[in-house]
Amino acid sequence: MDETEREAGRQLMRRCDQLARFSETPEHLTRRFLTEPYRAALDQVAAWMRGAGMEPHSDAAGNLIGRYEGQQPDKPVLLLGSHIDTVVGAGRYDGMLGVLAAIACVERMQATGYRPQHPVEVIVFGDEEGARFGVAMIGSRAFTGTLPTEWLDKTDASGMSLACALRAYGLAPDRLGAARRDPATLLAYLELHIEQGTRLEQAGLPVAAVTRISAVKRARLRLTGALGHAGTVAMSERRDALTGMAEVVLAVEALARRGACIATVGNVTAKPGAANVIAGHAEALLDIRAPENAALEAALAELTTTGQAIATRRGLSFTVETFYHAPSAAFAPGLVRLAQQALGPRGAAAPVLISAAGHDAAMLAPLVPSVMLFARCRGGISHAPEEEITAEDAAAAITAFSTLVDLVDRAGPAATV
Ligand code: HGY
Ligand code: MN
Ligand code: MN
Repeated sequence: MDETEREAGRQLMRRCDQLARFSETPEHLTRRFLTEPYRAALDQVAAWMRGAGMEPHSDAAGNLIGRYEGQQPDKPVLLLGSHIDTVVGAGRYDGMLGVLAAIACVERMQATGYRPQHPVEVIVFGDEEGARFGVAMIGSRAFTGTLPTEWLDKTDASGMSLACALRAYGLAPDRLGAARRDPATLLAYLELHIEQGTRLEQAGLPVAAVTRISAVKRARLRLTGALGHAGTVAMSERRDALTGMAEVVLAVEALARRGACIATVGNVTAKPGAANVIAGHAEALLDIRAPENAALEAALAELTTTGQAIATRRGLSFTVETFYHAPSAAFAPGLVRLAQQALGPRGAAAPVLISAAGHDAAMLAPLVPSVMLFARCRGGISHAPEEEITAEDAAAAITAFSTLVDLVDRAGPAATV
């Protein structure tokens, strides 16, 4: 690695620090889609795109797109991207690494006056995390024409609907369809992302290719029992929805610990929520994932049966309402091979990874040949302020990603099968 590459890594780290200042709260990084800090961060990314010789524009869904012309403008576009929206209390590299590395690739081309065969576009997809409206990938779903219209009625914690938030941001909800890109106009989609796991750290490698993204479902688990006086209702007479939910949550963990899936309950609410009233209602948010769709369905079915048995034994009623689903996405084998080639001599020993985290690439892959590269992150920590990468690994990731871009550009459509 030469000094230019090392400096590109350091510059990316500086830019991540600059973007981290655009936050909804001072005490930690939170930058949700369609908020003013989000707009400010996007404006900063647009400025870096201009500096790299791209002319950025926003599409009808608020995705930011910068284009760097190739030698033949009417060839299909080589699309590079990720996201810069964050979860609440986020790290500063989840998403931002991919966007800034893509811009660094174009800066590298611009610095030498190089024009690729294909036009290159860098896209910043809106709302990959789903941290505001409870559903995710709004930008990449609009871009692929797969955004459910009923999502416009989804509301954030303040009760503002997605439609209202789009209007307040300056976008027209009834024009979201205009954001759809014809897949025939795209050569491939490439995304670099932090691993959010520890396999690269265990392997002692900075970067690896990714072969697929796991299937994800999110569901509301609801138990209904009987309200009652905390002091006078005998323990044997209770139909306590909260203790029932506690048993269901432990059953989720037990199922996942058996390896059938990865499952998390990140939120439980009980009503009425008073110390001296037995909870008549309890609701939990479930996130359940598996590498293959069939395994996910089987795990959710088993959980539903187990939950129903717990409810029956406790005199409760139990429902499962799935409100989000991203099927498993397999990447184009030809692109996975090029991604491994892009890793250089050490790539041969690199593991090919399966992503348990969701990414915009999961929305693109069914329609456009896609592949991802993962970069090492310390302890696999993510979705937390302690998320960390090194400038050296950022440099190695940019070089690998830049090599992949060049390989795919030169190989053209033949490489994307
Ligand atoms: O939730 C996920 O898997 C992704 O980080 N949005
Ligand atoms: Mn991400
Ligand atoms: Mn994330």
